[in-house]
Amino acid sequence: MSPRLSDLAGLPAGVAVPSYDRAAHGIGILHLGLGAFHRAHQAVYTDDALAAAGGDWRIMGANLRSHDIPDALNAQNGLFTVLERGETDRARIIGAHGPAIGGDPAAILRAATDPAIRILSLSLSEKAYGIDRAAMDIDEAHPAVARDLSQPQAPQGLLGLIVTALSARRAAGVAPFTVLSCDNLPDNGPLLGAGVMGFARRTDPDLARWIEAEVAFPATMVDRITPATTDRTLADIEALTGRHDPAGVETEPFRQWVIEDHFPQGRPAWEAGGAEFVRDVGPYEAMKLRMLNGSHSLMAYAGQLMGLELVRDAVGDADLSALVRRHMAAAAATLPRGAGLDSDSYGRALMARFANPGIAHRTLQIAMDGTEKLPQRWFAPAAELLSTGGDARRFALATAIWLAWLCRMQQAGTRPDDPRADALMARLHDAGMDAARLPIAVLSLPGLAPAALVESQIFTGAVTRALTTIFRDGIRRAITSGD
Ligand code: CS2
Repeated sequence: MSPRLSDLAGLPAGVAVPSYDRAAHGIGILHLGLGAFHRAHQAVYTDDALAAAGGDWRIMGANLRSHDIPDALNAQNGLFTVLERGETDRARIIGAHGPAIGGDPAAILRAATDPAIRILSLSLSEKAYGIDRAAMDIDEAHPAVARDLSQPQAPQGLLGLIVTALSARRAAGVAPFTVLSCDNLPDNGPLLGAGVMGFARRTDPDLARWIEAEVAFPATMVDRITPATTDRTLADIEALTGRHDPAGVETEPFRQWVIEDHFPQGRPAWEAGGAEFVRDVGPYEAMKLRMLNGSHSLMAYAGQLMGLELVRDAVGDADLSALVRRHMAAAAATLPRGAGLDSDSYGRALMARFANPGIAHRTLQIAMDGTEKLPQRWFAPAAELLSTGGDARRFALATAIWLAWLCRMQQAGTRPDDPRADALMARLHDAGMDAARLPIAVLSLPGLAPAALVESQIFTGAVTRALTTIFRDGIRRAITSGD
């Protein structure tokens, strides 16, 4: 096996390396969640910012529980490879990361209280938050929240760690860090802010008032399609670089980051990497979540039912690709007007990105955590359409496809990879395979869909009709029927 990537000497000429002196830049960011997405996105922007404008903005990465990636990074001096799959594959070594922490909450807490840390960023996926989004408050039943409320001095979850670190900084007279959510949630900054303050209100109301006055939670829209790393990724990286890099990731050439510019303690010059700083991220976030992620979820469940393993196979199927275009058009109709969005060209670009022959993005990966993803991808836009008398049938069909996929899982004796799998399976069991009962049985799970949607007979009736067609005539008939 080739040597590991612990220094940059002797790499082949075609491999891009950091053009700055890494040792000259201190750590300024603590990032929670070292998943492939972060390594292909924020780390790359930060690498560009350091190259263009310098500053003490390198990243200390941390995983709350696992230590594989932190160990791999630490064994290679924080360096890792990003493989960009475009017309040709290109490898780039990222130098923005420093030491990493794996599965050690006490060490994360210590790092978060260091005055050098001026930004605490995170990409942990939707289910880590522990926030009741309808109430804009903590979800006391969330396992990490419940545990940390009982032991706030030794937190292990996201909200507990942030609140305890902020409390220690306040006590020591250290300015708070800016909290930057990089997850696919609408209004992610304010949402996280509400969760942090909700947690603090229960443990230290005075601290909650201080957080409200002093801590910034800018909103962001993050985008880069990044499939899970596979053996093939690592083999291709090794072929290009001559190094075995277990922390390597593969991704598409496209990337986008739209950020609300509110960083009282400063920030890296992320615009050097193409980040856009705006006053209101909302319209960009809505367009991305509803058109990109909404179509992704549709392809994930339809693709699974149709035996299509990859997103590129899903858009290669003429019927499914036509459905995705219709779904995108329906999603586009829900976007704010007058915000300067060009949803037509955005949609065309998305279809080309989905079809990228170099990217093997598994539909099953995207199908994960439906109860966390679908509220913002499908149910919110559907409810908005219904409230203005619009046509929500595209979203009803998508919902029927998800329900049919859940039923198939149940029939096969398996379970979806979803934090609410138990509750989903119980509702499915109660409803039997009855297409008339399934929509309300599942959609009425607390917090899943707006009440207006669950109570809309127009919507649930359309889901039932689509589900009946899927059960009777199969998914292909349902997606081509025009209903
Ligand atoms: C995907 C996203 O897995 C999923 O749910 O829809 O990870 C998607 O690939 C990214 O948001 C693209 O930026």
